[in-house]
Amino acid sequence: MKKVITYGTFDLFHQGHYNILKRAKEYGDYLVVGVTGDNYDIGRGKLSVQDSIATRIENVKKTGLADEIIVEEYLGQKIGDIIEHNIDTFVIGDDWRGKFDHLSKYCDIVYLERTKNISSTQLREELFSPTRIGILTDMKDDNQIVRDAAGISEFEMSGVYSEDADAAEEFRDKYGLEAAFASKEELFENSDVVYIRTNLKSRYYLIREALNAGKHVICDPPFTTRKKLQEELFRIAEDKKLILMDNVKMVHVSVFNQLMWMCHGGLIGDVVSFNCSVSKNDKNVKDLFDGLLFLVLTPMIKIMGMDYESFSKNIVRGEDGVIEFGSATFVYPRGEAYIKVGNTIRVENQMEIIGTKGTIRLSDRWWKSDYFELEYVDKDEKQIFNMNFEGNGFKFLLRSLANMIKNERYKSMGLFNEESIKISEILEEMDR
Ligand code: C2G
Repeated sequence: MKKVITYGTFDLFHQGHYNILKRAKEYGDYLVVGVTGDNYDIGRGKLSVQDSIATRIENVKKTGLADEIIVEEYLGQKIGDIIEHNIDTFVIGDDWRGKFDHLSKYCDIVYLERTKNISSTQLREELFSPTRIGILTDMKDDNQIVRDAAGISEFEMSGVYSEDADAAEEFRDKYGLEAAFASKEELFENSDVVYIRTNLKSRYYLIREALNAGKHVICDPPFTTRKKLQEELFRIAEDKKLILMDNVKMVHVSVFNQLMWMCHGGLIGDVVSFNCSVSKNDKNVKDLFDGLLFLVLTPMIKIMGMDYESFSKNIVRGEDGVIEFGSATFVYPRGEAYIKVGNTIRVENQMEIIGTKGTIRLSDRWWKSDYFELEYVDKDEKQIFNMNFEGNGFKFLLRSLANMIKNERYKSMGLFNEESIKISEILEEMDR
């Protein structure tokens, strides 16, 4: 018996999918179809898949062409599948021409012509009119939003506005955006979501303006370093049924949810110590200190909670008054948190969470890490938990945003409003 295998996501099942399954079957007597698992698709940057894996499998089954359906869960699985299922021929569309030639050691490879004028991407675009994101900025880089939004079919970029018209045009050309708007009003008119990426001083006013214009807002954190103002912004958003989201990516990345689960679910025992530090030397980002503080306070609040009993701080300023270093200790009922931020001074980027049964460690650029290390007290070995992704994680935040818009849910389940407000309260205290 001759066995054939083919793979795909098969989202919004269409004629092109049917044709390739039918033609693949003609190459043998028995057809195995690999349907991609959600994590695998996320890992390879396919974040716009609409149908659940159950639906996608069901649709392949309904064709009556597959003799067996398997789930493709990780990169490189194809080799093991070919060996395990004793496959003679591997079939795939010619959009992949050349990409699977290395499998010829194991079986024959056939690239079949794709069916013209139909694709899942096209069907997704017909399904909904995309949400338009406009950028309001005084910076020279886009923080990867343009590239990441392009990978999510629910979004399209509308353009950029900057107070400096030349800078806006330069930004438009650099990122291939359609428009450099002449005014904020024009940006608001042409956008459903406004991404605010400006210096700290102007953020509060711009967020308020964008919300009052009826737009959802993503803004680099902190919005303000005043608790009252932060509360006011969330109140306006809530009253107007608009989304106001901190641009904190890590809370939307699944590896961080895994880490929180281990801490809160008792898998490392009681958490007795949280230790986190950061320094970045990024000349593109203004107001770095408050941004960095926000970055370390986010996992602290997420893991240790908001109910610390007391806190003490240490701020070191240079002769010019600029903050060089800041640290703070928070005493919780059962443990302590210690955070360190090097503004002009270099400190090692790391995060360590010590529980009574084990310790979790993240190093290097922990805020966009796709893995963490776990060491149990009574085992002489380390376990690695990972979930591969490229980039800085913006696409996961955008994915959450797309779901919030679709489900008409206005409060973030990433960083909660009250957590964001608590962090602004700490920033206010640090500033005193
Ligand atoms: N296809 C086609 N004609 C179309 C659209 C898709 O022949 N108009 C084919 C693709 O070439 C692929 C299969 O249908 O062989 C499934 O396509 P997708 O669902 O887009 O999956 P894809 O991302 O190509 O999966 O392991 C996953 C595979 O490597 C590829």
